[in-house]
Amino acid sequence: MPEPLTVTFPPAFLWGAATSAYQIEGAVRQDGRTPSIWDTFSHTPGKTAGGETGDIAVDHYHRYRDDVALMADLGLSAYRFSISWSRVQPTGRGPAVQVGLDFYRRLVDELLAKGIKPAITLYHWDLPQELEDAGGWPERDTAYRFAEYAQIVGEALGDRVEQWITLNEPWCSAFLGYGSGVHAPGRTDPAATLRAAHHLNLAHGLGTSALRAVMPARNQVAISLNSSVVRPVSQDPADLMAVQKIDDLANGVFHGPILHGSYPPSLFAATASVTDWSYVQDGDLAAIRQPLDALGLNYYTPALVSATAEATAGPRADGHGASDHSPWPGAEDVTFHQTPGERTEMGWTIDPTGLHELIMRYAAEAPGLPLYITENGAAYDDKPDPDGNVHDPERIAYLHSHLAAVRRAITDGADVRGYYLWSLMDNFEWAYGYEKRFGAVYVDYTTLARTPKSSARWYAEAARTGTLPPVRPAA
Ligand code: IFM
Repeated sequence: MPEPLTVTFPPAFLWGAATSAYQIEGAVRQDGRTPSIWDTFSHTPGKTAGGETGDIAVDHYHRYRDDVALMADLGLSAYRFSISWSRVQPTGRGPAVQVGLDFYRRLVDELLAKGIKPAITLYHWDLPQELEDAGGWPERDTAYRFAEYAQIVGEALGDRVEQWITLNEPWCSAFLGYGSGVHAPGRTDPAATLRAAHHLNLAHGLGTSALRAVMPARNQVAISLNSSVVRPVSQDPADLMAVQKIDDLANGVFHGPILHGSYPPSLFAATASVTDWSYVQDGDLAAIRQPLDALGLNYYTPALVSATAEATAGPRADGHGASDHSPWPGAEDVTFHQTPGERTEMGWTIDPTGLHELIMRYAAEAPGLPLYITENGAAYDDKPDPDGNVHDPERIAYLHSHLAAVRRAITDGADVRGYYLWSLMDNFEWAYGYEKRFGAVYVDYTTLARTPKSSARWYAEAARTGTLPPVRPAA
């Protein structure tokens, strides 16, 4: 359906941008911070492109004031960032290091002073290494450690931060971290993957309760899921079964217990040869299903699958990096296909209809629950021109089409309250190192100078007027 010429958002719509601690902060050995699993992983030869690490990243730890000033200049109304757990609790347990918390207090104060709403993500993949050494997410105790950490941060910042997200994309933590091993801690154990998923769910539930116990009632608690839009190559029952398997492993494994208090029975059936799920203890499902104030959806591209007898070894078409190990336990018989259409630098097909579909699914699945797009964006091979300007018309087109899809979902009845562009600035893109640039702001990795790209100016105009500017500025 062609988008209307003028796309205008409700006045209270939040125009945000997002980042995460390990991807931008640097200062990994400063003020008592200890290694997280991503420090260990990125320092392990062969794990990241060019052996790159987040040691310096974009040095946001020292440049946060300038970065907030830049956000204000762009007219952002909200900023989503994550807390580095091992900066706050270096061993992943016990009392907090105040100097670590002070960094976030200063950051929040700076944001509030500029009228930018902070949204905190407690966990964006950087588990303290000591907790991984004790077993990591496949161990139940990690969920209790997370709840303790949530309480500490909630007590420290709950008076001034209203928007809270427990976990970012727990699918990646479990399935890429413990399944395909392309993310930290780099384990490749199908049973551990599903144990990790359950304990991440438990961490979310216990963490939500811990936050609520110490924070003002007005604060909102949510989780950010990278729920997949999974489509079949045909209507053949076998292909529809493939969709069901991937949908359970990508989506149902999280939203089942979180929103509805149960795992999908078809998930148990498909993974019976991998695990018996005996680590799901009495009371866990009730602990996980906490009333939420909002749901965060992260969207980049849809998945296209079919049933096949072929094993999915080698380079993968599911968009989750190269590994000989499948991140999909119990679904090794499912083949991922490249969705047709233009792609971003990540190789991800551009398909805004998937975002509309995703929003409408959750509007139906969780009626009454406000939704936020907590990540959406695109990587391109951006380069400054001789004058130092960075023109990224492809990103503008991507943002325009996806924001228009969000607006269409609002028109269709979904309660979407805001959008966080991924990402505020170029940063450490995990196993891809600094090779993939997602930022609206260009970072020169030699000088660390920041230059807003043309997409940042475009987005600033959208935020200022509440209306999407045209994709190509009039000549
Ligand atoms: O950079 C990541 C982010 O940390 C989590 N969501 C996807 C982004 C792009 O890959």
